[in-house]
Amino acid sequence: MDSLKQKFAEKALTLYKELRAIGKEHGDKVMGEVTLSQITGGARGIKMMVWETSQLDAQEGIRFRGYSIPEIKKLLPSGPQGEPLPEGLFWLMLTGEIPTEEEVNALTKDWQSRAEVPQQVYTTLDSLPADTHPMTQFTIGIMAMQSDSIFDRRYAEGMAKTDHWDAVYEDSMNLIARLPRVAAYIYRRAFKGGEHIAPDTSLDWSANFAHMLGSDDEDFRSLMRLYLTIHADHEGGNASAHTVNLVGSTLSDPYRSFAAGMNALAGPLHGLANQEVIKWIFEMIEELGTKTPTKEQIQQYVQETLDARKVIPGYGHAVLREPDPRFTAQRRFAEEYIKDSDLIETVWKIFDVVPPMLEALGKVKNPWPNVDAHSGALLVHYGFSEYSFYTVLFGVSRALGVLAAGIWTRALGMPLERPKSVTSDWIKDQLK
Ligand code: CMX
Repeated sequence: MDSLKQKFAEKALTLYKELRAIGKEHGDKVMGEVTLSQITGGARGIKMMVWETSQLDAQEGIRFRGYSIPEIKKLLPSGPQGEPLPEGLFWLMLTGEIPTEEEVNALTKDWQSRAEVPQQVYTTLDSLPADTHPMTQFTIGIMAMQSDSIFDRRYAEGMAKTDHWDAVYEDSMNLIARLPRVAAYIYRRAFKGGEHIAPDTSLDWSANFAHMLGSDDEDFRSLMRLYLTIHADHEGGNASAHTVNLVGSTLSDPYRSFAAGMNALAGPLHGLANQEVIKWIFEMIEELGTKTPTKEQIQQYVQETLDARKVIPGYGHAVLREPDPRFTAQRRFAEEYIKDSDLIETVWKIFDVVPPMLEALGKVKNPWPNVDAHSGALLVHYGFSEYSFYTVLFGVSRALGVLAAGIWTRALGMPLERPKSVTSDWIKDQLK
């Protein structure tokens, strides 16, 4: 057994016993109440699952196993320019411990050894029109790998429930190892005429992904390390994570549950917002006829968007009530690595203009930028302007969190998820 799996197994067994004991003793303890607005309002704030890998605070933002994004940047083993390696975050999410450099290097090597993508995936992708949306290609590519599922095979052979986590671990590790190759293949076939770039196995997971996408720029590698770290997890209730959890709770294997989650990420109110942001900015620049719009011009364009009854992409959040620290981390990156970018200056001007305008609407609970408000401008700076691909990048990163959480869920023996729905007549009856 590899050292990560060994460490996880020990921690998981301890927590499994602890949670069972807590459940037995305190199972009837009331942990919250549900209001009518929560039932009709997208279940905001209703506590209904255990998600070990991260927790979101409305003011502070995300913490991975208790560590904030600035702490993660400081503590995790990093690339040559100091940006954290996502391999380290995966280790942390599974074990709760900050890994050593040696442990992270071993994980990089482990993923490299699992990264070969079955030929049928490429054949399947090649049968699709090249202009099929990259997120559609991504979920089809993931599903084309499903026949390799170890969980699926072992379940059919009669695997014991206590072994479920082990099979999910193996599938998850294989999936994470292969996703950069699948994603890069989609990018190169959609936008670079199918000229594919062979992997460089001397590189870490992010740098090799950057390489296969078409860039060996050291700064872009650093951006990928940061990007793939900060997009990895945002507790369990967001649409993509919750979908993975829900589908996984039926004992559908990690390929199927992850593909389902990616279809949720592909919605414009969720992960697709990163493509919507840059599309909206490009349209604004074109309409205004300038690459350096003034704050007044931006204000007018924002007003036009709101008057057309559309949302301002990249702003607002279902849980957060302050600027997203993932936005701040990307801004810090831009300040450190990028000088003189009109597009990035525009993103920062939008940040000055939009919050007071959303606040003035009187209904928006969070007027601040989220993770998607900044990422596109960084990618465009390094030559990746094909924005319909951006959500695939988000998805590759999100795999780390949702699959690590999925391993935990199976190790803790969580049951089939089945919350209660009600009819409008039932609601009216309750109010009589
Ligand atoms: N622009 C304009 N109006 C907005 C808004 C925005 N950015 N954010 C919220 N509102 C509106 C809502 O549409 C809603 O209006 P109605 O009552 O007329 O329907 C009202 O404000 C209240 O919404 P809320 O409670 O503040 O926000 P929700 O929890 O319902 O929704 C979110 C959260 C993210 C879907 C919403 O803020 C939004 O649509 N933002 C733009 C899309 C976006 O950036 N999504 C990415 C989120 C991060 C991610 O998952 O990747």
